[in-house]
Amino acid sequence: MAAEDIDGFEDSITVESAAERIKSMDIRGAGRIARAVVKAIRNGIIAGDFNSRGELHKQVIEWARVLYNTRPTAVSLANALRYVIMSMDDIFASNDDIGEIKKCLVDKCNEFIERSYMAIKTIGEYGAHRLRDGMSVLTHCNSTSAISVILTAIRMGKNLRVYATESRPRHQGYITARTLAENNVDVTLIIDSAVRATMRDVDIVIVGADTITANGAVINKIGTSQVALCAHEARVPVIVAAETYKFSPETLFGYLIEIEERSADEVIDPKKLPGVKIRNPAFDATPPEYIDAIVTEVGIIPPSAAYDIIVTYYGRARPMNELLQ
Ligand code: RUB
Repeated sequence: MAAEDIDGFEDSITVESAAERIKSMDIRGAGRIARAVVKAIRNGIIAGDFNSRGELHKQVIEWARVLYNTRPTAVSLANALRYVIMSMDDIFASNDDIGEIKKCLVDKCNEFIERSYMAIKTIGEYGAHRLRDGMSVLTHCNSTSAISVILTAIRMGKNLRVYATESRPRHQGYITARTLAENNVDVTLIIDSAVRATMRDVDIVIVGADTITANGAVINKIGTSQVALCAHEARVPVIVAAETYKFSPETLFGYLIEIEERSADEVIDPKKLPGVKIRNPAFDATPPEYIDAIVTEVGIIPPSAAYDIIVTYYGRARPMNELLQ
């Protein structure tokens, strides 16, 4: 898939539009959200008229605050905003000219976006080596990185059969199934509760991630932990495809990941079930014991190496609540 086809939103997206569309889930998926916020801030910087570093700084922090509050769980959103803010601080340390500062910051944003597309491609290549010709693969929800692994293996000439779960309540599995079918992959849609019954026909599970914690737990679409549990029971390996910006530095400082609780309407019209409480958590945590490997753009690692990834790539990171003050 070409880089520009991955996202499905315009390159010229504004901060207001990105915030609105991430909230409504028109733009969704952890990597896509990260690229949307960086593109939006980059476009705001290009269009903005700033007379001083102070003005630019205030505006970028204001945009970051609006974007940060759109969805709580995917750390890619926080890491993308942290990258922009910390790049701005670095540029301020060595530059006084506002025109130059703007240019350097736009370059930094473009670098993040390019690296993100490259990461998905590299993850596809590394992950594809784990897939053998004739394998049956099961995936949950809709992950660009997991799909990259599957499509790269197919392009290498391997025949694969893929099971895609519906992923209730928002049915992101339809997007996965459609994308795979459009690429001539043999794909079968199953309901979420058919995972255990289907697992006997599955050789490997591949999912994406919204957040990976310092202890190697993977936060992904609700139901991922059940998929992993069934795979564990059936001794089917579980592979997670995740760029390094899905690893959470905040978890090193003791913060817990907030699991997004979405509206009951997504599950059923509550009026149809008077007196019934409805819960709709959007994500869950899969413990590291149920994960065989995490495919990142810097290599395939065991979940126990999550700590090293965080220290290596986010050793300097400051918590978001400090950065957004
Ligand atoms: C999407 C989801 C995806 C991850 C990874 O949830 O759980 O598996 O975000 O996706 P939602 P990607 O639809 O609620 O955003 O690999 O594309 O970053």
